Amino acid sequence: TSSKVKVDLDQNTGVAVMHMQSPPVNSLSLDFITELCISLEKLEMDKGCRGLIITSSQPKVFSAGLDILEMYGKSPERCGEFWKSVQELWLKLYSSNMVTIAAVNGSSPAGGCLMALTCDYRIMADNPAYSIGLNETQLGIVAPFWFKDTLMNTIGLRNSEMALQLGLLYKPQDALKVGLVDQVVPEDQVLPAAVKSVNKWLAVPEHARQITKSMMRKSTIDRLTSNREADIQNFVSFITRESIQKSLRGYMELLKQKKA
Ligand code: CO8
Repeated sequence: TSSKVKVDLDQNTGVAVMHMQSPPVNSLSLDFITELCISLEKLEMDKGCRGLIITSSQPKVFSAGLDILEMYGKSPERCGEFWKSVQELWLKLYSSNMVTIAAVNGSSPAGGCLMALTCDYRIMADNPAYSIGLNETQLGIVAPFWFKDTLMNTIGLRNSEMALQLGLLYKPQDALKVGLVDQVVPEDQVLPAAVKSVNKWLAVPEHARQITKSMMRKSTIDRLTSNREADIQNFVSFITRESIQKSLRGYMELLKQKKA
């Protein structure tokens, strides 16, 4: 029923495929994030759904990350509301009891990379035109501690140090080398490969797998849940600074130039 998120749940296998379809590039606006959260909540409550594959309906892009327009020229109240929704999306995904697989069928910078990182397993299309990574510093902004934690939990401290400071965007084969993605397959095989791996994960006794997942992720999740309000205040005061607004404006102009 929602326009930006299309969910196909296979009742026989208990696997849902969530298609992100917010043109042109699935940038995460407050509206889109809210729809994603509602869909996730429904699936989480549905006993018939045990596995979730997240993918994009947009050509060439998995998700362009947070919608830059939500962070530019907005009131502190609105920025706070936006950031709360970003936290909510991360919490829902990172703590999901479902097996979650990111079928990364396009570029996945910043918040898009974060979404993929919250999943249990990442499969990326083998197309050197695509890239994935936490490129925040390139925009003159700083990835929050829970973005950093999620990356570190995946690729380790040294790789994260380089990835975050340099704001690296990795091509699929390089992402595979550092462990940012788990598998790289031909473009038309991304979804079939995701179905194959979700079934492999679902073959493990469910309760044991869920408790193990929660054990692995609990301390990272607790760090945000016990600091949510401070994290919102921190974001709002950072993003509304004149110098940061200027950086964002410069970055948006750069995006437009690239196009021309
Ligand atoms: N937000 C808003 N609009 C966007 C975004 C975005 N993230 N990304 C792209 N767009 C817009 C473009 O400006 C363009 O608009 P228009 O058609 O009006 O000119 C349209 O979408 C299409 O974009 P492209 O022409 O660039 O499409 P391509 O297919 O050539 O490229 C890419 C797609 C690779 C996704 C490219 O658009 C890109 O690199 N986008 C920028 C991605 C990015 O750097 N995102 C970072 C967002 S910040 C974030 O997610 C975490 C922030 C943490 C905040 C912490 C602060 C404390």
